[in-house]
Amino acid sequence: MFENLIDRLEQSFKVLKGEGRITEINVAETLKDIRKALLDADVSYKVAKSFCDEVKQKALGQNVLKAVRPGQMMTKIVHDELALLMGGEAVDLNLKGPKPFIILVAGLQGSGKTTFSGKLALLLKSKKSMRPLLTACDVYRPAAIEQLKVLSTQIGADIYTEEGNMQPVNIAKNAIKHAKTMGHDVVIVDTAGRLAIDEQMMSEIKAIKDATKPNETLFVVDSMTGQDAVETARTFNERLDFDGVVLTKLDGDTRGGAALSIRAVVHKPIKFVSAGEKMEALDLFHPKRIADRILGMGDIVSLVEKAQEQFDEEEARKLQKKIAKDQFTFNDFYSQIQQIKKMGNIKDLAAMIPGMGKAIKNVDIDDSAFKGVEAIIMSMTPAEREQPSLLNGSRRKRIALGSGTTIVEVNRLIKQFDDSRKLMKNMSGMKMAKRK
Ligand SMILES: Nc1nc2c(ncn2[C@@H]2O[C@H](COP(=O)(O)OP(=O)(O)OP(=O)(O)O)[C@@H](O)[C@H]2O)c(=O)[nH]1
Ligand SMILES: [Mg+2]
Repeated sequence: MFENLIDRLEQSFKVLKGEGRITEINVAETLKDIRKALLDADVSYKVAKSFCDEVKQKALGQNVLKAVRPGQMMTKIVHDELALLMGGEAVDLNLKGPKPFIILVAGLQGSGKTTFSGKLALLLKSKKSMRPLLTACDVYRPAAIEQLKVLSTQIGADIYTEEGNMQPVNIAKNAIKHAKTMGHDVVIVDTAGRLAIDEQMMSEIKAIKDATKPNETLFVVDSMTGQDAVETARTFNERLDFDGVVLTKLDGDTRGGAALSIRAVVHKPIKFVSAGEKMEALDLFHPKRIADRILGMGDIVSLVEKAQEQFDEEEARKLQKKIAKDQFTFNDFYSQIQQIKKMGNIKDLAAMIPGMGKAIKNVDIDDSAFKGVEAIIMSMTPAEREQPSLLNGSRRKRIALGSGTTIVEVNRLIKQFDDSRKLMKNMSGMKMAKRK
């Protein structure tokens, strides 16, 4: 399904080949291509734009990694961002609490509700060893009940129907009672669809939801309808507050836009995708795997991850050398703070400095703690940063004034800096002695 998008994205990364690093200028062309590719895949303008903004920001903030080319770096960034766009982690069904679990299936006519109900019953039966009960609540077309019956025989699951009963709420409630007496642990409620959203259908499905209090209300949507799918999802969600989305007909001639934008628009996870009319054709939705498929470049992604690790290790090694030689300066200190902030987790970084991991294991530190410190360091001259011994009384006064702090704070930072420098030196000395 994503073939076209895949080609277009690969093409857009090629533009970046050969360049030394990602800059505002050389990334502009690539971003333009990515945006076009997304729009052509039927992703909405708004989603495509914010996606590209996000990618740009990440791309420009990247370290220059010697081991990878900018095009590869960009592939990795777009890959991760695609996975994030689609929700990041896979979200399973919420099957908790007292049995039987109730799963309500809603959606427009022909979206694939009845087919999905059958597929889900088979999946729960074969993969989770459950005993599902299919329930036919589409009372308007006799053929609908017949369709579900055929499916239930095909997959060997039980079915609950009430021929002649025109009250879907009633049927659903009776089905749950039936499930309790017969020992079914999950009830799948198939409902009637309409050609377009109409009030009667919405209030009916809402009434069934209120009466049965489902564990999961799943919204089924035909991915071939592209941006309409996203709009329908939005309307259903406003009314029904569903728990997850099922994308059907991904095997057809779909450009994938719905899969890419639905999550960003309705903020509900895609839980299943179905690609085919066979009862086995149902999969849990894995954003990362889909992103892998779109970029088809698993090896590049792991290459970049490795290079990133190496970069961090190299930095840590350089730092350790400086500490050992007592050459650790305010510049190093400052760039450490930037690193830490970028990584978002001070402990991760400190843990890379040999001997430091344990020392700060139980300390709580957050980004805002660095604000005053950064201001003070920025108010030092380059010479002062490289040679802290220059910092006499009058210089300290100037720095306090320049950074909007007080002399006490400046003194405290310098003292802390000296102390930790000594501490680090001792620790690394101990380590070296041990090694010898
Ligand atoms: N190719 C393909 N066809 C599908 C898929 N899911 C459902 N269909 C077909 O789409 C058509 C409609 O599916 P149904 O399951 O009957 O849809 P529904 O939502 O129950 O429709 P109503 O009950 O009329 O509202 C049927 O012909 C299905 O075989 C899919 O993943 N891929
Ligand atoms: Mg149906």
